[in-house]
Parts: sequence; C-alpha cells; structure tokens
Amino acid sequence: MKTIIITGGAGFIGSHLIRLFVNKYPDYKIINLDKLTYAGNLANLKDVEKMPNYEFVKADIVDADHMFEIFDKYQPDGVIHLAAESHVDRSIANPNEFIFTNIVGTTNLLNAARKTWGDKLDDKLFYHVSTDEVYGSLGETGFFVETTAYDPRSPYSASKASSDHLVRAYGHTFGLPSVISNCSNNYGSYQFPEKLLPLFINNIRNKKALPVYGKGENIRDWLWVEDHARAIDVIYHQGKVGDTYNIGGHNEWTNIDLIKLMCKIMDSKLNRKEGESEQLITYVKDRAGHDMRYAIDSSKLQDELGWTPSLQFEEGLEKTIDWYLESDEWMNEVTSGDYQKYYDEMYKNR
Ligand code: NAD
Ligand code: TDX
Repeated sequence: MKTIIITGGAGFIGSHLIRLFVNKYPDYKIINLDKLTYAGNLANLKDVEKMPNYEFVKADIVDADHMFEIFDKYQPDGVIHLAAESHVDRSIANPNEFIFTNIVGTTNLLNAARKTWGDKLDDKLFYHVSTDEVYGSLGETGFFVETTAYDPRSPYSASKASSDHLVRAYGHTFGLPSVISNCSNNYGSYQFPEKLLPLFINNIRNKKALPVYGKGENIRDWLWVEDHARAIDVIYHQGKVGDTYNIGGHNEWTNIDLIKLMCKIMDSKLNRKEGESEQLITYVKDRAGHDMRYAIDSSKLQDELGWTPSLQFEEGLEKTIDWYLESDEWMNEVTSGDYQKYYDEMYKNR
C-alpha cells in the first residue's frame, strides 16, 4: 500500500484531488494534511471522510518539527503539495502570511521529505502544485511555456515562484525527486467566494454589486478544476522526475465578457428579465499591479502524457453555476463568520 500526503486537501483544488485519488486508488492511503485556514473546509470532503483509505491530519506546514513528526509517523511514498495562501488580493493587503506558508512551509516539507527518505529515493516523489502567475503577465499575443522566464509581480506569485525555485534547488542539489506543474485559473465547485467566479455568482444571486476591477479587460485562461485534478494524477504517475508541466484550458476570456456570460446564464436560471443581472456590474478601482493577461500552452502535457481538458467552458460554467445555486448550505456556512468582515475591508475603498 502506497501512502501519499496531500497538503491543502481541504481547500478548493485539494478537495477535488483527494476525491479523485481516494476513489480511484483504493490501495493508496491518502493523508490530507491541512491547517484549516479560512480557506480550508472539511465540508468539501463529506463524501470521502469515511473511506478507509483516507485520513485527515490537522497541521500547519510552517511548523517544521510537526512536519518531521508527521513524515516520520506516516513514512509517505509521495507528497502532493497544494497547501498555500492563494488569493492575490489578500497578498496585496498582507504579504507576510504568504511568505510563511508558501516559502517557509514548502521548505519545511522539502526538509521533512529529505530526512525521511534519506537515500532510499526509488519510487519517491515530491510533487509541487504551482501557478501560471509565476511567469508574469502577457501582452496581446503569446503563451507561457515551461521555459518562459519567471517574472512574478504580486506578493502571491513571488512567493509561489520562490517555492518553485526551492523545489528545483532541492532536486538539483540533494537529488530529491520532484516535479512541478503550473496551472491557469481554475473554476468549479467548492471554491471559496473570494475568487471571481463564486464571489460573483453569490453576489448575482443576492442582487449585490459586482465589483469589476479596472475596465474588466484583463484576460484569464480558465480550466475546470476536475481537469486540473486529472492532470495532477497523470503527471504524478507518468511525469518525468525533475520536469515541469504547464496545465491550461486554451480558454481565454476577458473578465467582462465572462461576467456578462455569467449574468446571462443566471438571469435565465433565476427567472429574471434578460439583462437584469448586468445592471449590477460596478467598475471599481483596479487591483494594484493587476496582471493583464495569462495564457498557458499545455502542449507538452498533451503531447507527452496524453492529457486533454474534458469539458467545454460553457458547459462547465453552467454546471458550476448550478452547483453553487444548489449548495446554499455550503455557501451560507462559508460566508458566515469572518467573511463579511473580509468583504467590507477588501471592497470598502474601491
Ligand atoms: P485554497 O486557498 O482554496 O486552499 C488552500 C488550502 O491550504 C486550504 O485548505 C488551507 O487550509 C490550506 N493551508 C493554507 N495554509 C496552510 C498552512 N500553513 N498549513 C497547512 N495548510 C494550509 O487554494 P486552491 O485554490 O485550492 O489552490 C491550491 C494550490 O493550487 C495552491 O498552491 C495554489 O497556489 C495553486 N493554484 C491555484 C489555482 C487556482 O486557480 N485556484 C491555479 C493554479 C495553481
Ligand atoms: O472582485 C473581483 N473583481 C475582479 O475584477 C475579483 C475577486 C477579481 N477580479 C478580477 C481580477 C482578475 O483579473 O478577476 C480576475 C480573476 O481574479 P481572481 O479570481 O482573484 O484570480 P487571479 O488573481 O487570476 O488568481 C487565480 O488564478 C491563479 C488564483 O486566485 C490563484 O490562486 C491562481 O494561482
């Protein structure tokens, strides 16, 4: 039986990855290592929590001693590392937490893996989940490829870039078997409503203003979260040790076009007059240092490992909207407590 530690498994992408692995690999023991920050929610994993090959361990990756203890106890064959502070706006408001979790936390995990594995490195793997934001911002043309020079421009992306460098450095210097993937914007169920899609779906539903940063002309490349989880599965099992793989949807949208499409779908689902939800669009002060365009070239992953996105965007968006509309209990739970305080603080001066 293989043991894999998945960090950040109670978050958005991590919960989808855990669901995939626990169901697909009954002979793997999956350890979900998560601190349960505001973004971590065990309700995301209700359907797998009783599975015999799943275990949750509450821990902070910034606590180095605790990481050694956990690795010593479970003797993992692999690590898939997703735990991170992940929201760009929070990194602008308060960068320090991003340095601790994303840089120090990643280093603690690398040290724990190194110490536990020693020179028995056969079949061991440290898989680091990263973002396309490490490559910076594109102009009107071109795509990020795996060899694009790093040019991070927010505290979030700088902290993720640092963690990528550390993973590569441990591979190069200490021979730690590692692999990295850099993915574009994910969308789907269980995403915390601080990110564009769930935040706007929730606001449209509650007839609240839709705060569009700047002119809404920034471009993002959207990928269905379950396709990201499938890509991680393929890379974990078939990727070349030491390599990097870009993951993306070839699915670019300006924010404003995407928001208008969401409004249109929701008008129809909520039996509102056509155009009603678009009235909620409010242009607000731009995000500081707002990256203009991200676009991923994932042909290496497609050509070498045969992965392709499974869902057309319009279909995925509709499924996603349906999920949030049907999941009031989940949404009410995550938007109670500190959420309103966060919202007021983040949007008050825009
Ligand atoms: P998320 O914010 O939804 O979840 C992060 C999880 O990490 C939460 O469960 C949280 O409790 C946990 N965590 C945070 N700090 C921790 C700590 N110190 N110790 C232990 N656990 C901690 O994030 P997400 O959107 O699911 O992103 C997961 C990973 O994928 C991140 O590394 C992110 O950089 C990367 N990524 C995200 C996207 C995206 O579009 N969301 C795209 C590309 C890459
Ligand atoms: O209220 C908003 N208004 C708005 O116009 C919010 C929250 C966002 N936006 C814009 C900013 C971006 O151009 O929408 C776009 C998407 O914003 P986010 O959902 O915050 O995502 P982004 O900044 O693109 O980063 C995301 O993708 C890459 C994730 O949060 C990262 O974790 C991932 O690495």
